[in-house]
Amino acid sequence: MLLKKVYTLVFVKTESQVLLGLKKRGFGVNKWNGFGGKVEPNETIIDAASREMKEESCIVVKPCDLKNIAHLEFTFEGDPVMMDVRVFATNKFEGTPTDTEEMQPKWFKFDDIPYKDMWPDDRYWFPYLLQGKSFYARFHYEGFDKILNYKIEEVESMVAFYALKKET
Ligand code: 6U4
Repeated sequence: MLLKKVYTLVFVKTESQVLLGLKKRGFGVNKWNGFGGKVEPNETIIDAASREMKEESCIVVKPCDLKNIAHLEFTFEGDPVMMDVRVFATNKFEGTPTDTEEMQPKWFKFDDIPYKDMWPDDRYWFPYLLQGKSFYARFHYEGFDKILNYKIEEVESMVAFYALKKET
């Protein structure tokens, strides 16, 4: 039986750039990542996404401006916990990206994404993110750098995806 843990992951985008953060501690340290973290008890997933964005980059995004664009599932060989990552994107934000205890934010052009310093799975699904597509993906890792198997598919919308997931 897999235990599920829900996380958020937020991407603030302009027409040609995406804001990433260099993680300074914890899971994914020294990797460029979107902003996010665990969902606390008594908060909604979308409120958690907005809160983590502010805590990690000082950028304010209203929950109502966040669009759910993807669902990612990560499992690790020998680990009963599945990371269930809800991915959001927006081009509406306020503030200036600022260094925090957890992240060093930086804008990257769409054609200059630092894949070699990111999670190995990111190169598979970033093209969907950058093209504004909705998608589902799952990755099964051995350790933290070897992908044993994966699946990725574009979905019509996340609403349709979750409706179908409930039925099956
Ligand atoms: P603490 O240290 O308690 O503040 P918290 O910020 O709540 O932790 P954290 O940083 O461990 O949680 O969350 C992990 C973050 O990494 C989430 O935003 C999801 C994201 N993430 C997990 N796997 C990823 C992957 N393979 N590629 C990616 N982001 C991933 O780009």
